[in-house]
Amino acid sequence: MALKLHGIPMSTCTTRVLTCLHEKGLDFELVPVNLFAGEHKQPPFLAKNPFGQIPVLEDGDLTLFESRAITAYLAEKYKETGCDLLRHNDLKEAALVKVWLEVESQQYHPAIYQIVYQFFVLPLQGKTADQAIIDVNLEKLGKVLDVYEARLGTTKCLAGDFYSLADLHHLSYTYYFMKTPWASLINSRPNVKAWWEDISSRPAFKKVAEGMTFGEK
Ligand code: GS8
Repeated sequence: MALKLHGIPMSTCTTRVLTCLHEKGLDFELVPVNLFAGEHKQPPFLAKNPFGQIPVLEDGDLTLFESRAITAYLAEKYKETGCDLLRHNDLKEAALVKVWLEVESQQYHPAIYQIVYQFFVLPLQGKTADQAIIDVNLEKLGKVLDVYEARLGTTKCLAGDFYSLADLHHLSYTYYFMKTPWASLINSRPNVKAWWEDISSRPAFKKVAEGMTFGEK
């Protein structure tokens, strides 16, 4: 049975999974969820994800939510197909991938999420962005990026000289962040800039980015 992904092409968490599906060259069906009509808060969707959020993946009788858990599942199940995103043949490399997966979710995401949310999402809801929240998080993100700059001076990608799920997890939010007035946080750090240009130009992500029209007029 084909994989079914419930979500929308402009959602950051959906695109995280879409990018992984494309890296693996997997067939899947994207089932749109009408967020504006509140479909994700209705019982049929809540039966798939009780937190009422996209994305959700269905693989036969298995239903998964949480985009990072979904990509980890796909990368593990299809480890022999497409790019080996978890470096499963090398214990040390696999451990480093896990380290940088944690860094993305625990250090990078909390800061970049706030900036993207304030800049793109709130105005869409007719609310005003809070510049103080943006400023605090720009500072936090800058400190995280200083660590990345040093790391990427020694390795091509975050976990080593290979592309992995850890890099992939950065794509969605950074893509939208680069459309804010603060893209210089990335561009002013040469190693981070080179890494960003490298990972965002992969064919799998370029395909996904075509649907990432959030914030476009
Ligand atoms: C977050 C899901 C999420 O925020 C994950 O899957 O990684 N930690 C979870 N989903 C958002 C769309 S993200 O583009 C969502 O469903 N928002 C609607 C809502 O919360 O009502």
